[in-house]
Amino acid sequence: MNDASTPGLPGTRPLVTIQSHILQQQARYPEATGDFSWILSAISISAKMISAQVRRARLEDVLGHVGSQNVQGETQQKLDVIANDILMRNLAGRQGVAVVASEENEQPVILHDQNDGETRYCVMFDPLDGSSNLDIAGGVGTIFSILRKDRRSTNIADSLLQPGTRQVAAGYVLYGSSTVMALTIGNGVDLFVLDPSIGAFIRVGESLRIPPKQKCYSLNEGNRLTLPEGYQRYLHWAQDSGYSSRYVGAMVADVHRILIQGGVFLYPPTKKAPKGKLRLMYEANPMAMLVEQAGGKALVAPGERILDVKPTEVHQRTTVVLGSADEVDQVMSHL
Ligand code: AHM
Ligand code: MG
Repeated sequence: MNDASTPGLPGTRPLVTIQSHILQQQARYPEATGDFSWILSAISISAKMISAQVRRARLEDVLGHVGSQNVQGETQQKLDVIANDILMRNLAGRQGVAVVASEENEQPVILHDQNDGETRYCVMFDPLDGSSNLDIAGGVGTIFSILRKDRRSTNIADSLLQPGTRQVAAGYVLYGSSTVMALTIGNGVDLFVLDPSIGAFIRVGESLRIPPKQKCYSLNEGNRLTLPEGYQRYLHWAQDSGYSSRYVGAMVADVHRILIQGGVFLYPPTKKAPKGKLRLMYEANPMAMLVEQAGGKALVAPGERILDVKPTEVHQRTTVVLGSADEVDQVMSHL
């Protein structure tokens, strides 16, 4: 029997790679130059390269010589640094990128000059979030955020300091049991899985919606006694109400679970990190955009969206509470 949505194709839906997805999206904007699509393509190529490195993480240690050399005699680097280099080098080849900021670089890197009319975008990323999970073969990820360059800024690096509401795209790649990319370009969230046998990301989900409720919270409970009182009250209430706790310790893996199954992810202020641990520009903002685009909420405090925070520095930290709308409301009602 023919599938009604795809006349002529017996019982099948079209296969969509990330490249065709990006081109489909670009076609919705006839004035688009293609620069933006090329930036997304640099990120997807980087994700494939990082994925390949992550899969070999412990093998490289074992096959390399004791000390710091791998089998080719090259000096071994930490995977965070390798992932950072991969993204930097792929993005450096894209004329549309003006400036790049990364968790791994103290200062933003200017790739193409301010006066070059073609350079219209700023890209920020955490190249390998949760990298301590590599030691235990756990999930790690890449998080990215794309902004249009702020033409009002005289200093090109200041272009980065725009609130998350100005992001034009955001996403993450989870290097878990499979390599998964969640992407939004402001029109819902789509999901892709890397097929390693052909080296292509294939679309597996469109316009994802976070379940509005799920009795599950995700935070580092070791910090419980140093959390502000409101969070302690919330935890007491949640445990009394039959909630489960799930915490991978890599934000990408924890947020991915919540995107698919619902629940709430929290990183409140703690004694060790009084402003919160997570970084606003390349961890909290892109996750907040994804979560909101999927129908969830992402707040720093009651009524205060993460996406509305006006940044003052590239590496600033923030409190994060995000996930299913009702579950975020429950947290807020205890603060
Ligand atoms: P990183 O950017 O240094 O990897 O740190 C960020 C990670 C997040 O992925 C994760 O949610 C959090 O740190 C876990 O922190 P903690 O070990 O304090 O619970
Ligand atoms: Mg990080």
